[in-house]
Amino acid sequence: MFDKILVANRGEIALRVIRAAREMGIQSVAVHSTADADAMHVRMADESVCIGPPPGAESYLSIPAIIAACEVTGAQAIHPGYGFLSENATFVQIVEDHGLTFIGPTAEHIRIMGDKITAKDTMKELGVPCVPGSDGGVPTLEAAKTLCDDIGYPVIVKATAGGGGRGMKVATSAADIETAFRTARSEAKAAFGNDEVYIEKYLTTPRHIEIQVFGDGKGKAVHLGERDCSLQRRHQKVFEEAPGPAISPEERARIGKTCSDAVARINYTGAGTIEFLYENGEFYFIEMNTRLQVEHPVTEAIFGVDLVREQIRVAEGLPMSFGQDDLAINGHAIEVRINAEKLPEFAPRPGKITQFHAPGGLGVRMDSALYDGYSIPPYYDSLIAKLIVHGQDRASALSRLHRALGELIVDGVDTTVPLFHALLAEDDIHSGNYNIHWLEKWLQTNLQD
Ligand code: MV4
Repeated sequence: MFDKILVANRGEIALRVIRAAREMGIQSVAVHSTADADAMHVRMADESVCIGPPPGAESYLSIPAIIAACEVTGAQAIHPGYGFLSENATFVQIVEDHGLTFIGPTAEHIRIMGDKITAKDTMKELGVPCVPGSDGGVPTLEAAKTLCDDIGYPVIVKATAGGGGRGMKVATSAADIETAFRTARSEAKAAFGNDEVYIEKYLTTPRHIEIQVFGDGKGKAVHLGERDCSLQRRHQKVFEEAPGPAISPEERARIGKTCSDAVARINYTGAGTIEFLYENGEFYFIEMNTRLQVEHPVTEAIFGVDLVREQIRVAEGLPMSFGQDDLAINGHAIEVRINAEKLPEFAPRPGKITQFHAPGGLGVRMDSALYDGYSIPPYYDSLIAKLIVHGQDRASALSRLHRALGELIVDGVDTTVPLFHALLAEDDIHSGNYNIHWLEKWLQTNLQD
């Protein structure tokens, strides 16, 4: 059993990990930049170490500073949270070279899934359904043209080093392929130092459905159903729910088993998310995320599990505390991401919180590192709180969300809360009738004053 773990992150996710550790009787070490000396994760941890100046690149991304913080505090393992170093294979290698444990997958699994062509090849080989497209990279414009004439337009050109929406170009017809191919390549070269691209059939109106998987690193794995994360703005998720309103129990069981079998076969360790586009009753793999995700609480709510506790257990070499047969869905959960941003531009608005009150009551979870008088620093992500509601069914979760948003007080900065009030007035939100383009279209007609 670990005695002490270091949390290489900040904000609500650092608190999330500290809480799990404390419930397991494990001490926690917070690391922080000079801008975060007064942050809640520093107060809540058992110990803290200042690791550098405000910019993330010089603090939360500083591998030497984080390794040194483990050495001075005697922490035996590192939980990376999400973002920052969570999907950095080199970091994982260095952690292990120092005799420390990375609470997450192996460097090799992170590397495989980080290269989107290799990830897709691997998943295809493991029997996971993928979007039709090129077999690996597309080296030349001539090859691109031949392939696209074969698969048919529209197509999407994606950077193998991209992901999460970065480095993608759509070609609607043969007239667009040259521009799409060349710009995707040159943007990929500039952004990632790697110009390799692949091509897929472009799905026009899919949902974003992601399957939560969890492996023990020894060939055993489970799935915890799906989350529908279709409501996004510029590839940033805004509203997430589980189970997905469009997914039947039979579809869930089938795609879930495909995913758990796949990660079991590769001896995957810990939490992972397999992302799909879902259209006309079919799932198409796009990417796998090898980390705990921001929206993991909706899955925790409906399955009644603590995913961070499980991550720590399997990192220690312990078995998972549940198997597939122990997992059943109870009700419906929704998460909204509350950002310190001004609408309609979603412009970041750091500043001092003059008054904060978190909603509570039955079926309400607020994951936030805010407190009265806290000053949100300008250096990091604008996510300040996640409000997660759980109800017996989707309608009760939605009315609970309305109730909880009404109780929330965040004064001193602009937030995205008015967006959620407005969304709750929409019939499509109540009926679950939305896809990956719904929110952007709605914002254009409704928030464009
Ligand atoms: C696609 C697609 C349509 N067809 N791939 C965007 C993020 C990255 N993970 C994959 N993305 C997409 N890939 C094919 N073959 C449409 C998107 C997409 C998207 C996906 C999920 C959620 C929001 C989105 C918004 C725009 C485009």
